[in-house]
Amino acid sequence: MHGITLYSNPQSRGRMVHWMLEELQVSYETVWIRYGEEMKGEGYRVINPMGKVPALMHGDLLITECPAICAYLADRFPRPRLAPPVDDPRRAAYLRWFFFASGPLEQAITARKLGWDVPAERARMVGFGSFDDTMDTLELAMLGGPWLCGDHFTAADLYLSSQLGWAMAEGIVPERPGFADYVAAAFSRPAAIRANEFNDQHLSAA
Ligand SMILES: N[C@@H](CCC(=O)N[C@@H](CS)C(=O)NCC(=O)O)C(=O)O
Repeated sequence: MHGITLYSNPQSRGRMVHWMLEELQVSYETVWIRYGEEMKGEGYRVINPMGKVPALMHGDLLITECPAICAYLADRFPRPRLAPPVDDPRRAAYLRWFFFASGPLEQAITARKLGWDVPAERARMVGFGSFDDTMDTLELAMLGGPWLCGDHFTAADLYLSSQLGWAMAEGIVPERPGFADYVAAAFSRPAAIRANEFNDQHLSAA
């Protein structure tokens, strides 16, 4: 397996993949893809047919979707233990909250941001049910803290804090006990700071 190339934009979810790569301390190349024509053009759609960033090449393997990229990297580079091994009991909480954050939570945040109201009688067919149930469940997820798997920071925390930090900054998710502290603790990790600085230095590539 050879080099890693991250296709991203400095104003995108790709920032969390930078953070992930910084946590792992692996070397990688970044290819900035501009919004609009370049991202939707034929050339980049060969990489991601959705015309979206991020995407990651690892040797000849191609991965898209932030949660899949982060989970892949955590398993593929296990040294810093950003994923509990498959036979570790903490794997259950890891998978549960990683999928919760990338499924129901992301949908709930998007729906709230875009003003999509789910009529109560249709909630049963909506993955996140209701915004309030999603927030209550998230609060529960954090009870055992400081991280989703207890003492151990994982790729699920990296993903969740990225989503939550953005949604709180946008005023979509209101503060609940522990939310702001959780995000602040995650964002103060040296790898997160390095990734943010790197992306901020390249904002002209947005
Ligand atoms: N489900 C995808 C979402 C990717 C996504 O929506 N990326 C946005 C930037 S944050 C994008 O590329 N938007 C450009 C567009 O759709 O034109 C993931 O998790 O990676």
